[in-house]
Amino acid sequence: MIEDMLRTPAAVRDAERHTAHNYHPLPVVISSAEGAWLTDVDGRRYLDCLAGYSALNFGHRHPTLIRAAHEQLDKLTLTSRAFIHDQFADFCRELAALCGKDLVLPMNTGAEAVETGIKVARKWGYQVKGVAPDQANIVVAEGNFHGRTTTIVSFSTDADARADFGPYTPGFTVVPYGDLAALEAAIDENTVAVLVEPIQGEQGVVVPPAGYLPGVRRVCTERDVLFVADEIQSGLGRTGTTFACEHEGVVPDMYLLGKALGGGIVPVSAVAANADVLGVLRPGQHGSTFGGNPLACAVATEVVRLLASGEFQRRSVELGERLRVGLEGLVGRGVVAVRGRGLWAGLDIDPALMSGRDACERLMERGVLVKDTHGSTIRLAPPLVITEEEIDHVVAQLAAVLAG
Ligand code: IF1
Repeated sequence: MIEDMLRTPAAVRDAERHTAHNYHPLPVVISSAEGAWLTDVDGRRYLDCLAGYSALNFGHRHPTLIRAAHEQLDKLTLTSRAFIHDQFADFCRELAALCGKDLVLPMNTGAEAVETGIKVARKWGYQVKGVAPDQANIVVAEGNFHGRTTTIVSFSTDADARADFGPYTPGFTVVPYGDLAALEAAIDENTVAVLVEPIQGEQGVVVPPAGYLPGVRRVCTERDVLFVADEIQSGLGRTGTTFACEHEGVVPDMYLLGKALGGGIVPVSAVAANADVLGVLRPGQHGSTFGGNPLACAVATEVVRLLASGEFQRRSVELGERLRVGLEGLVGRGVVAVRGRGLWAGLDIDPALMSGRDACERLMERGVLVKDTHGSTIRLAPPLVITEEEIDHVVAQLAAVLAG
């Protein structure tokens, strides 16, 4: 630890002195940002290729979103859901329309949206499907990441995320991701939902085999099971479409949304579903102090409007293709494999060459900020406002790091 302390700049040491050590951040202290660029306390600039784990799809401080936030800050910031406010109807109507669903239930963090989805699926199971009391089961995937509450980590397959947080919440069955036969075999009369990421983010941007999502949709329909898509990281333009499920023409019963829904300004998450699903909730059965607050709704409504234009989805496709071609060019030059869709890529670096963390630290020295997921895998998820030249710059810096 002492050698770490010696190597770490004073500003970093100061920031870490009074916090729990639940992260191992890169030794950089950011003080300002705009678009795809970050500036640290010493004035050094970095290209942001993490974008807050896809919470900054529209770039840092997008002017339309900042304007909406400033205007709302000067009017009304919080009422709680005990009262209605004048930003609420537009947010719920426009987000529901974007999702093609009847109803929206606003929360704050992604984990809260996932927990909401689990509670609603269970209640739907008991009240609509007729599952025996306390017997509801939800099928999830190996390699999942859905948040960090005790219920969510109960079905995690990541030891770091799960260990020593028991006793664990029952009612979840884990099956291999992408294996439709295993998923179908795991469904029984008590199964109320299948909960999956359309593309697994933390697992290293793992795209399932073609046909998997349509298969999940078919099986869920046939077996009267809710298809719950966690689009918290994959959604809202990241993969080149509004929702990652769209790539295979799939519409889930429930969308779980978060991250970019708050425009990188405020935590905003939501569950979108039809009335036959979300209609099972009655007053007093679910909620949150800040869920659907005026500031969140003002910003998120503008996020929905930005997405309605299709501009960011087009950018994600076009720039994502440029990124993919650039990264594929590194295969055999230190890169073992490239995965992804749209402006979202998982890169497996040859472990013999360096770890993902090493690559991130060397890229940081070259003015590019990315984050490793596990081992020698790094994830690239720049804001969708990045330019072609900046994409080329990222690939060039990565090539230089791999060349040593
Ligand atoms: C951390 C990971 C990414 C998510 C999906 C729900 C949530 C997340 C698909 C929960 C959140 C964040 C959490 C953050 C880092 C980041 C992450 F590394 F943890 F796994 F992106 F891959 N569903 N992911 O990706 O949303 O409650 O955080 O708002 O905990 O370190 P949240």
